[in-house]
Amino acid sequence: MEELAELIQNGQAKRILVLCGAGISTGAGIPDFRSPGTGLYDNLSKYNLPYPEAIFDVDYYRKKPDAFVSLAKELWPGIVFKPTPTHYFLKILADKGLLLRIYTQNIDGLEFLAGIPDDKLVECHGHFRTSACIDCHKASDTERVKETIVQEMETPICIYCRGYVKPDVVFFGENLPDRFHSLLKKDIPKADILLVMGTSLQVAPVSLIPDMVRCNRVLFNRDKVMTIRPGDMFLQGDCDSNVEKLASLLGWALQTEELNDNEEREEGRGVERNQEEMKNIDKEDDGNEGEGGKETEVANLEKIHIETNKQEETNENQKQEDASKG
Ligand code: CNA
Repeated sequence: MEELAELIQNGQAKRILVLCGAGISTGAGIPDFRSPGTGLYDNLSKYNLPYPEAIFDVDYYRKKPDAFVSLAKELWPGIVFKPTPTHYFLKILADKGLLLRIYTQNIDGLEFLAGIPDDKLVECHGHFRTSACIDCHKASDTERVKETIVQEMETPICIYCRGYVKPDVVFFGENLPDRFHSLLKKDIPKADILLVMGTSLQVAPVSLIPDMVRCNRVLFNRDKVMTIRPGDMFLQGDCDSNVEKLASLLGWALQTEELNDNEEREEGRGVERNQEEMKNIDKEDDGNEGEGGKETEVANLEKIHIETNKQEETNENQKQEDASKG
């Protein structure tokens, strides 16, 4: 922890790349997927699913939309859940000009609600601020979609083709946003350090990021979900507690009170974040290529589970560790 604080303080870590997942939002009361006992995958009986991933499967949604609609009603950003100390820590990184980019797998919009600027944030698995029909793909009025899901607890219907509408959350088998691919390619060679926070690294292609970077990585997680290379750090335990300790070492005060203008943000900044704006942000980035390191190719990959491979890798790491111990 002291070592990381030192790297930030002495300017060696001034372009910080962050990869985060559901574990940074459990402190807000949102269950993650895979934590045994508390994770959504262990508590899906109420949705009556044939297999856990079905809740994020387009074909299943087309047949039985109720499970996702019910989850979306609980999760809809800006209603119940508020950003955690970890989200506010990331906001401070942005304010201090230390944040290269956040790649979040979360769909809860808490990075956005914490005030992290659009250009510093890639919501790899989408968000609830826009929505579209799963059949004709035409955009829908998201305020109306929100009302239908949150208040009426019904499935929103497309006004053009009568197909089902869903918020622009990336389901399994769907492509990640174009920004993910274009920005990642530029960010990988620029990063001084990668913070991997609260993710099991089991969903590709986001889970591949730690293997792409050449810089050192710091894992903030309850579990050791990746190989710790020489120079890497593993800050095991609760993300918020570790981030609070780090902030205190750095002399940074984390904002803990909730933002009083969440509603304003939703209306004034969120829904408006349209394709055109994103293109402009990406264009700005083009002019800011940094010290031209090697560009990493990222193919146009879709969201998939890589559970088996990661498990095998973890087992392999464990074996190697055991062998070196014994
Ligand atoms: P995951 O597979 O559930 O993994 C979460 C990881 O975080 C696990 O390794 C946990 O041990 C760890 N963890 C949980 N709580 C803490 C904590 N307080 N401190 C430190 N570590 C903790 O979730 P991933 O994000 O890796 O999987 C990607 C999926 C999850 C994406 O497709 C998301 O859309 C999806 N998801 C998102 C949310 C959300 O938006 N908040 C919630 C649940 C699932």
